Amino acid sequence: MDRAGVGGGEGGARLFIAVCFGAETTGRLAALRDEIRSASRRGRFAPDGNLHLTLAFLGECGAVEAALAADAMRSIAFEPFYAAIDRIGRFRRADGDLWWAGLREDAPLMSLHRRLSERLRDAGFGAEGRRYSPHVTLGRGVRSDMAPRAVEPFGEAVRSILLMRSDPAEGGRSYSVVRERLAEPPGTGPSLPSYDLTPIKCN
Ligand code: 2AM
Repeated sequence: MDRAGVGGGEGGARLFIAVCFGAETTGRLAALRDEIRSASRRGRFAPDGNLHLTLAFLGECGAVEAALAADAMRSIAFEPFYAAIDRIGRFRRADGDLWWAGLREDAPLMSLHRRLSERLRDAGFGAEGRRYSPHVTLGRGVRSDMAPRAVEPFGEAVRSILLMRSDPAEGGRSYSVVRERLAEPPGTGPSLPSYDLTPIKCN
């Protein structure tokens, strides 16, 4: 079993499957974050390198779970699709709200999430209790008078999904890529998935 990059085989790691964005989209997300930050009395705001869209949260995983998650990613085929961010909003929290940039719930994104979740459930991962609401977290513990609103849609083509680990870091968490699953070229249909094992940096 391949244990590379996952918790050193002993302690495990907190894993999730995500989409990361290129510099331009990240810059637009960072501008929204900065706007919320400047309208807030307090909050912990995500650094640029932490801005991502979670497709599935896996929790603490050992080497076996990490391999099962990688298998689930490998077993679904998807073509590149456009991910559009079209609003900012919040999840209310007693200790300060979580502010996010919301993804338009287009069919390719929702289908990818649904198929991935089914494979993960089949592999024994617990189902998410709540409806999937695709978002990029911009800030946590936020106290602000800002109101949720639509933004001029922006985004980019998603060409891969990433198995990522989350580790405690000074002032928050740091994320790193464990595996990358590339999209299939358009029109090729289901085929043997390409699978790049090279760890890459998220932004
Ligand atoms: P959030 O930003 O909305 O909290 C890594 O923690 C990623 O997994 C984050 O994008 C986080 O979403 C998501 N996630 C989903 N469920 C989670 C949970 N129960 N605990 C921590 N993170 C979770």
